[in-house]
Amino acid sequence: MKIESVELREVRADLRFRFETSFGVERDLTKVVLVVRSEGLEGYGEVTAGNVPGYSYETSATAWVALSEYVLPQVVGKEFATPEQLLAAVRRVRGHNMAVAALECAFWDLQAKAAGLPLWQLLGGSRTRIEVGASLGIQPTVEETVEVARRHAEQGYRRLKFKIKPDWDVQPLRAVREALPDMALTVDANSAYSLTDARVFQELDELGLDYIEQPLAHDDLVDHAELQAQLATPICLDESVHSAADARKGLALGAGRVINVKVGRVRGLLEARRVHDVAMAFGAPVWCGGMLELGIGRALNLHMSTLPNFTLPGDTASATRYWGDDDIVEERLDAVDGVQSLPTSGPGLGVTLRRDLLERLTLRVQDF
Ligand code: OSB
Ligand code: MG
Repeated sequence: MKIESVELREVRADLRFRFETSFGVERDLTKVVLVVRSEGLEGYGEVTAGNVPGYSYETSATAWVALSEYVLPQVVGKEFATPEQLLAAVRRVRGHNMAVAALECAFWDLQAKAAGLPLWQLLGGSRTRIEVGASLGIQPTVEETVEVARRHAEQGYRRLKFKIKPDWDVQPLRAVREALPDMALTVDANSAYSLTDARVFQELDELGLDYIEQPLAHDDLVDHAELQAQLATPICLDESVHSAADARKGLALGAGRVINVKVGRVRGLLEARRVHDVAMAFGAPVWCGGMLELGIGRALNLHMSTLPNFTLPGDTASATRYWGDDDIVEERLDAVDGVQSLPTSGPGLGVTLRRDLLERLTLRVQDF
């Protein structure tokens, strides 16, 4: 398919809650979305990066520069038969995976639409019910943490994940475990600890958590392997995995036993599927992470989660929880009793853009 034109758009997204993690607070987000046109069809992509370079060096601002200066000039007006070919055209752009992934995903959406298939079928998915959990930010008090946990458990979420940071870890989790003895619970440190904090993890190890997500440095595998050897609880890798090669190295080293797959972090769906396949070969389950996405990114996450090794609940909680009535797609991507269904308004991602709303939220737009 020939990439005839691309519409690059930066939008304001007002998150309904204050989301605090070990790397900062997210509230009024800026997100970049793109529309790729070919043969009378439109493919949609969303950059998963947030406002600040806390989780990754990428932000919405760097994605705008990467796409407009380096990525889009390499592909607009050119013909590509497969996502592999498209990625080959931008292989000289090192990094900026979230920016590149948005383009690659829009291309998958286009191809699925041209084939008249839902994206999950083109990917090789095998289920259409997606179990999801909720990722809960750091709260001001232990009492509020327990309150938020109870509320989300009552809403039917299949697992609750708590953001932790040094001095905000064992105490709140013990309280939640006491309040919800049978609930699937996890923690996510977003790289806030080092091996000298091993004692914290030994205490968390007593709480029957499903996994401990990215406890150590964002670029580390070796120390994670040393920590994993001391724990019964599996470690789940997030920030440390940017490719299927990273997944293979991490699992071979014993740096973790679970992988959080995020399409943006690994440069697109093709690589995300490879990460999934590598983990499956190691007997390691994966789950679909979240990056506070709008409707395009949320739909994408649901399609990817249909692959067979996505056996743990993902982070694609109800869209309404994040955006109220202001998600950018018509479809309500809300979970019912902790289960999401795939959007089905047509082939591809199966979502329809709310053009009026998108215009109102737009900060800048550029056509290529
Ligand atoms: O580490 O999984 C993470 C959000 C932004 C950046 C990193 C992470 C997260 C989340 C939220 O945990 C997941 C979501 O609800 O979209
Ligand atoms: Mg994480």
